[in-house]
Amino acid sequence: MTNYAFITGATAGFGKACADIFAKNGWNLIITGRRQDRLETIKDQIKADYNIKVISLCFDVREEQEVIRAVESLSVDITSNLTLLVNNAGLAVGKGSIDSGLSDDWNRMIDTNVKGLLYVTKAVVPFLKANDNSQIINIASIAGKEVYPGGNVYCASKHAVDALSKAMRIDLVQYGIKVTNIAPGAAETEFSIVRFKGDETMADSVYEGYTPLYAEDIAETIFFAATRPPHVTLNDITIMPTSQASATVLHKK
Ligand code: NDP
Ligand code: 8X3
Repeated sequence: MTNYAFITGATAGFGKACADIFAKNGWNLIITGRRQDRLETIKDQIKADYNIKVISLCFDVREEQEVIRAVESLSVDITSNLTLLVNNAGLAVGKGSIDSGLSDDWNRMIDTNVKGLLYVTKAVVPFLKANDNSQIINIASIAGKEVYPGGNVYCASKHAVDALSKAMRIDLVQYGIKVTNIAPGAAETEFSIVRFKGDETMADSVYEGYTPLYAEDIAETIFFAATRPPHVTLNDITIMPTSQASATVLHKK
């Protein structure tokens, strides 16, 4: 029986590229996100391209009851083969000084990046515990290692992810569950369009003058981390564009 990977935020960016690479390599998938139309299109495309099973679950990670209902809808033949959770769904909303921050933006980031990750993890962990060679991969960020001007609450939320990866590793080691934290630098996805609330000029300017990471770079890294031998865990991976030395130092042409 082929294993299932549960990937949150698979309607765009890293999650979508991740679904593609796992499917290409024969994994079955549970893909999630809020945009039902995109989920269905991606599911149909992957099923047409690869001979695997794909389940789509449409829910908002911020709503614990939705998360629980969605996970409970999975049948035993799926959950008994569910060995990988990729906690990828997340976002930044706004960028600016703390004193001009909007509480709605702060709530969206904390509720999605921290509480949503916790809700999904709690719902899925019982299956990971029951199955051999299980793993959680948390998508953190360079913003979880450093802080930068205007990044305040997003950075705090990703520092929380970094801390939760360490904490989960301690709590789950007794069950043989690997926990991998992946911290990317600047990657061109829909991330900046969301951060700048649809302002494409602002979003494009983030990636001007250098070559950023692309979603496929992160998907390959996730896949590599998920396919190490059972006795090997990659705890923490920081992956940057070659032109980016730190959260704040970018060599632009
Ligand atoms: P995208 O905006 O391209 O994709 C984000 C994904 O998260 C979408 O599939 C979106 O789906 C999903 N998502 C967002 N909010 C929710 C929610 N409340 N409930 C369910 N799903 C949600 O961004 P990226 O692919 O770049 O980002 C993926 C992760 O990587 C995020 O955690 C981000 O913080 C992190 N990251 C990104 C970096 C970058 O530079 N791009 C660098 C470092 C880390 P939908 O809207 O359909 O719900
Ligand atoms: C996304 C990368 O540098 O915009 O997490 O925070 S950054």
